[in-house]
Amino acid sequence: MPDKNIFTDKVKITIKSGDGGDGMNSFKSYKGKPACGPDGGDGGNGGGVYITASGSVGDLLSFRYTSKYFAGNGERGGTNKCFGKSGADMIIKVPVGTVVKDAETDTVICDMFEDGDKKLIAEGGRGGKGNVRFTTARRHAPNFAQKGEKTEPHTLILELKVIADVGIIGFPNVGKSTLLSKISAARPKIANYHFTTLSPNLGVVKYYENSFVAADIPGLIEGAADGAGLGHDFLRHIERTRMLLHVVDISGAEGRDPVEDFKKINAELSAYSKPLSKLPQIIALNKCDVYGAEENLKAFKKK
Ligand SMILES: Nc1nc2c(ncn2[C@@H]2O[C@H](COP(=O)(O)OP(=O)(O)OP(=O)(O)O)[C@@H](O)[C@H]2O)c(=O)[nH]1
Ligand SMILES: [Mg+2]
Repeated sequence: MPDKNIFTDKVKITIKSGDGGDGMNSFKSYKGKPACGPDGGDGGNGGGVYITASGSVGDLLSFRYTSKYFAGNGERGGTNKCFGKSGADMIIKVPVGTVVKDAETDTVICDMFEDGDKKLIAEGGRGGKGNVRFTTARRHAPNFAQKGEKTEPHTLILELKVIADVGIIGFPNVGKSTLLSKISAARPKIANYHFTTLSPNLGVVKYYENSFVAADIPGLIEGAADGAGLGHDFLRHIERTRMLLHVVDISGAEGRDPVEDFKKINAELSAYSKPLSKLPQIIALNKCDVYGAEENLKAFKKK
């Protein structure tokens, strides 16, 4: 896994699609014979602003240096019925896992979750019609053309939500934080009660020259997908990890059945979102030292 320590990152950018080019108002003219007929062409359309998710972009750092992203304006229509050139599109590459929000309303415009996702964020202005287009049976010489459509700039917030490579999940008190403290230098709070962890802890796990980031999240309970416990917010976070490490208390010391625990957490993941339930999962059966664990282990493996 790549050595990247990915945290929620947030930047503000201004975008603007291109204005449409004005239509041309002109008349054909020959030597000695001016204004023979309308020949003004249409203006070109303005370029659109697109956002695309790319696996080759790791963070939002570049947006701190460049914050304005404007597409090209359409060119004005020409004489001789020539169309104006369309403005160039602006394509903004963001890392996979970026949420695009409208800065004014704070509403989510799109979620760039898959590599290659491409969304049109702002459509370019329409080019104006040249005077040729206003010719009718009764109006042979329209002496006007349409203006191109003007566009307004918008402010967007880009938020990178991938927090880690591995998300450590499971019921409260099963030993998630303990595990993180053993595999990384992180020193999360560990205690023998539920919801010791209130916000995600991140730890860098070093393996020879490689390293990856693991996130220990607050315990999940039944109904987490509907907001029970602390679950809801954190399910959103782990949606943006590459894989899950599912910790199960195999001792059943709290009176629950480990197999049921495992099933319930998975049901919450599916209820919350499809991508989450599709993440690869490794099961870690913890508290093997406690009396009764061995028997449960056999039953768990069987099922
Ligand atoms: N016997 C035994 N106890 C363990 C083991 N792993 C963790 N514990 C204990 O279990 C309790 C809970 O551990 P935590 O690591 O805080 O559990 P958690 O899953 O992070 O809990 P929440 O943050 O509340 O969801 C602590 O008292 C740990 O010392 C284990 O392998 N065996
Ligand atoms: Mg914890």
